[in-house]
Amino acid sequence: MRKVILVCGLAAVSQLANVCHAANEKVVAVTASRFSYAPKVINVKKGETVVLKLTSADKTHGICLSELNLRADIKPGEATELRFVPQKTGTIHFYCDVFCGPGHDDMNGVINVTD
Ligand SMILES: [Cu+2]
Repeated sequence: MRKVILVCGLAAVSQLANVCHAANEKVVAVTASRFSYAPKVINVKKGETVVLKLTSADKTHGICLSELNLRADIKPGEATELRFVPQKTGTIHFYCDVFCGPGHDDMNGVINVTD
């Protein structure tokens, strides 16, 4: 019984999230933690609006999309949105630009942009 209620609760939350974003946006939830992003590979289409919903599982991290000249802090307990429209196909690299410990230099990922 308790399980059923939990599932319904989640469905209601996800519906609410959909209402808050336009239908043509690609929303990707990304969790940062020492010393990785999940997911670390993100696939998007050229010309679509991409919204990265960023949260941290432990401490403050950063995300820097060097090709797009975009960055943000990712703080625990806060959702950060990063919005962009990729204009060309290829690979956008992202990495943590807030020092977070010994694995910091390896904390990165890619966004693959296809037609
Ligand atoms: Cu870091």
